[in-house]
Amino acid sequence: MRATLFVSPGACSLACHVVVLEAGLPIHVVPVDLRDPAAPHRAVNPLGRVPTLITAAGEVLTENSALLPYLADQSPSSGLLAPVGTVLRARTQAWVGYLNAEIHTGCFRAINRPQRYCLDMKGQATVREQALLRLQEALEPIESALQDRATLDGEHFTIADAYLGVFGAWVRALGADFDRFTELHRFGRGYEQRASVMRARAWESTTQP
Ligand SMILES: N[C@@H](CCC(=O)N[C@@H](CS)C(=O)NCC(=O)O)C(=O)O
Repeated sequence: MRATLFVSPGACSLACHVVVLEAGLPIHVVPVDLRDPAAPHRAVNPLGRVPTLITAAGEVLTENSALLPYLADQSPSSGLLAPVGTVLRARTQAWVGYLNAEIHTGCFRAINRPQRYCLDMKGQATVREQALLRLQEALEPIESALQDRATLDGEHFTIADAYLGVFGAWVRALGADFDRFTELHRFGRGYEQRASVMRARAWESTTQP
């Protein structure tokens, strides 16, 4: 059986899709509609979220924080993640953790789905407003890390960069309030020009779930 990665266009699963392409992994990528209660990934992931991976052995894996290193480790020579036990690997994992907890769950979940935090409309507007302010703070360490650097570690394009590019695009879509994050926007322009990213985005925008 060939491994299958479920993704949704524009979602955080783009990071795994990019890593699959960067590493040249023989994985079948399948698009799903997150609003469809019958979407195929729901049969294996009760949370109904992407990314969801079914390995060649039929094991189901979820969570970017697990999938990104798992995929990178299939191709050590890709340089997407340094070897086990190295400081470089720990630093990349720290960024993955930061992006996952602070940026995605800590900010974007409340910005994009405030109804998960408050039932009334007025409260939802407050949740969203507060999350936008929190995002301004949470982006500061990323902006500093990217100073004069093309990637987060300054040398290699890693799984953390594959993941950061997703949020770079989401931040850009928030408009002028986020214009001051010039290093992140520069990083984002480079990200969107990578062959793997262009290929993944083109495929996701033309392949119907
Ligand atoms: N902690 C999860 C979050 C995954 C996640 O929230 N994915 C979104 C797309 S960006 C999703 O599937 N949303 C559908 C939903 O929450 O119902 C991870 O990092 O993999």
